[in-house]
Amino acid sequence: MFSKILIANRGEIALRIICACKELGIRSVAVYSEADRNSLHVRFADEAICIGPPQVNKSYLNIPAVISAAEIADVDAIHPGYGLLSENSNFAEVCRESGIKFIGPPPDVMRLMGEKDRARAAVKARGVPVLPGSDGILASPEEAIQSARQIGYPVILKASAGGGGRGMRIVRSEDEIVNLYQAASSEAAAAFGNGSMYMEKFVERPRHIEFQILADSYGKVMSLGERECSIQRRHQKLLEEAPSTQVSEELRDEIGGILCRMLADVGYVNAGTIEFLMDTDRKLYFIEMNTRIQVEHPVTEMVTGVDLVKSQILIADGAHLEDLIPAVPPIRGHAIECRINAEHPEKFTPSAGKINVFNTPGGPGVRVDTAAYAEGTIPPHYDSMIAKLIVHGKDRPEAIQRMKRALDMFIVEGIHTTIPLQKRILNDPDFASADLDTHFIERLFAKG
Ligand code: MV4
Repeated sequence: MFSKILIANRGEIALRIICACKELGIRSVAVYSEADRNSLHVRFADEAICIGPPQVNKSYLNIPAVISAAEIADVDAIHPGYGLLSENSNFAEVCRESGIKFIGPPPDVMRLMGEKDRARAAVKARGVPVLPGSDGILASPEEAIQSARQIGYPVILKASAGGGGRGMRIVRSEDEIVNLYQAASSEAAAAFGNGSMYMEKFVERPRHIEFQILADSYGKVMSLGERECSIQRRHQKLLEEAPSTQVSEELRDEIGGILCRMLADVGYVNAGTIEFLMDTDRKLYFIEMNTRIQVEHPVTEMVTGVDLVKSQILIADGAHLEDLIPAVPPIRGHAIECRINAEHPEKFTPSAGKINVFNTPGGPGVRVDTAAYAEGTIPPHYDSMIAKLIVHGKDRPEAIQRMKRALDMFIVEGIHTTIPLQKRILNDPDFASADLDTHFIERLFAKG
């Protein structure tokens, strides 16, 4: 059994991993930047090591600094959380070479899924539904023209190294394709150091639905159902729920089964999320895979009863999935998460500074994952998410009612937050009837 784990992250996810360590009787080691000296992950970990100045490149993304801390503290394993180094296959490889277990998939599988065109080909070859698209990377604008003629407009150009919406262009007719190809490819080359592009049929007004899976080191894979994540603005999710009202038990089992077979075949290990678009015919199409624990994992924990972070640690330590979760858990009730971000209500820019008042809601069916506290300071150098408010109810209406009252009881003073926007979402009639797609927020704003 692991006796000590280093947490290569900060904020609420670092605390979430500390919770799992404490419950498993494993010692935890925090790493922190100079801006995070007074943060709760430093306070609650058993040990804490400063790894550099506030800028992420010099601290949380500094691989030699993180590995040195792991060696000084003599840890057995590193949990990367989400963001930062979590999907860096080079980091996973350095961990392996240093004799430290990386809590995540093997580096080669991380690399496969990180190259979006390769991931698409790999899952397609194993029976996962994908959209009509190019046969791998487009070598030139001419190939893009040929590919789009076969697929039919509109199409979307995507960067192989992209994800999260950067380096993408929607193309509606042939006369704009060359310009958009060159713009997207240059953007991708500048942002990711790789200008490779591929193409897919563009889905209008899709829902974003993702499946959570867990895989052990012995080829056993389990699907834990889906999350509905359509409510986003500028590729930042604002609210997620589980299950999706659009996924029947049959569809859940069908896709879950296909994913389990595919992931066993590629040698996937640990937690992972497979992202799909759902079109207006309720058909699901793979778009990409995330090889990490995700921000929105708690909604799956609430409806399945599975502790995903504990499962990640135990799987990395060699546990068998059937010992952790003897049977596929039924989906129980409905869960909703609101990501509370510190930001200006109109400008959408991060709102760092001191929190004067911080009252978190409690009561039946309410969970708050946060590293923020009253009189604490939100540093300007990092992500603007300050808390996740998660509720669980017997059904979707009860979860909505519970979220409304929990948002009313969540008081943050001193900085601006997204709470007013989330109250608007919860009171919207289209949200109540689950009439959702990725343009929901634009329509909400258009209502005035
Ligand atoms: C798409 C799409 C429509 N058709 N692919 C955006 C982020 C990246 N992960 C994939 N994205 C999209 N891919 C096809 N073929 C629309 C989006 C998209 C989107 C997807 C999920 C959540 C929010 C989104 C917002 C705008 C566009």
